[in-house]
Amino acid sequence: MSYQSIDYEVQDHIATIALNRPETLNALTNGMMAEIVDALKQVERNRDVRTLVLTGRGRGFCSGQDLKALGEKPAERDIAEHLDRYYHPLIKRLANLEKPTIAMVNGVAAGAGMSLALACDLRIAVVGVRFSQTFVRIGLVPDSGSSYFLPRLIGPARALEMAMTGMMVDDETALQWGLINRLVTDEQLQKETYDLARTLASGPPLALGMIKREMAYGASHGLDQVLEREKDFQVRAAQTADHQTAVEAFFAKKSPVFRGQ
Ligand code: LHQ
Repeated sequence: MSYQSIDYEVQDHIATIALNRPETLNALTNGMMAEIVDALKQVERNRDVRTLVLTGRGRGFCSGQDLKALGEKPAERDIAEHLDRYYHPLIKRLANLEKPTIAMVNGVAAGAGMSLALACDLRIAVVGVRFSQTFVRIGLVPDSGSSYFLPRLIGPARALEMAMTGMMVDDETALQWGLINRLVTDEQLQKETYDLARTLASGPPLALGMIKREMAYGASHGLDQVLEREKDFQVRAAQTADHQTAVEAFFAKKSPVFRGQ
């Protein structure tokens, strides 16, 4: 599939998906979402890819649903079908990807565009970044997983304030609230992101996939269930060749080379 609205490339075991409709701050169209899903399938299938970076071209990360593409008569739209067919497969595939994901947030992230950043594991953002749950500003409610991810990430009070006011959260506040992992200058953005991506890409792929699932499970289950899940995963991790070779490397005082086995 050749893409019209995104760029997709793989280098050094790192896949990059860049949203590429900069004139709209990378607003989401159905076509763009289908392309992102297709690229995510490639990321899943390609054993050579060990980490994903999601970013936007131009001065925005993503401004959410393309409001022009929505059409003029809201009452005639089948929103449920729209969410089921485009948004939900995208958010689920991104959040459930068993490889680490980093949102390189190069500019404003609004509405479902913010949800996309939230569905990634880590967020590295540029100085001057803004985040908004803009939905309420146009009489809508958070969707695309924002009401799942946001309270878990920054707590219910801040999440509610964002959702109910549509306030713009600035860069320092985003860092202080834990909405982003790191705040870096424009010049540092690529380097910091890809340094981290390389670190993750050189980690043990099977363990990293399980760590993602373990943490997601831990956020919504009780201690007894979580301990059982950790035990299951640890049994599997301990059986990997990567664990064995890493222990050997430790005693040989060498860096382990993880192969995803
Ligand atoms: C845009 C957009 C945009 C089109 C900027 N669309 N052109 C799911 C399913 C079903 C129904 C509805 O929704 C959803 C999920 C959602 O995501 S709902 C939320 C949709 N998004 C928004 O409401 C955000 C709308 N955009 C904004 O509020 C601002 O543009 C932000 C705060 C993102 C950035 O503000 P500024 O930096 O001041 O930029 P700007 O507003 O001047 O935008 C630059 C250009 O991008 C401008 O075009 P122009 O031709 O005048 O230069 C905008 O019209 C265009 N643009 N967002 N979502």
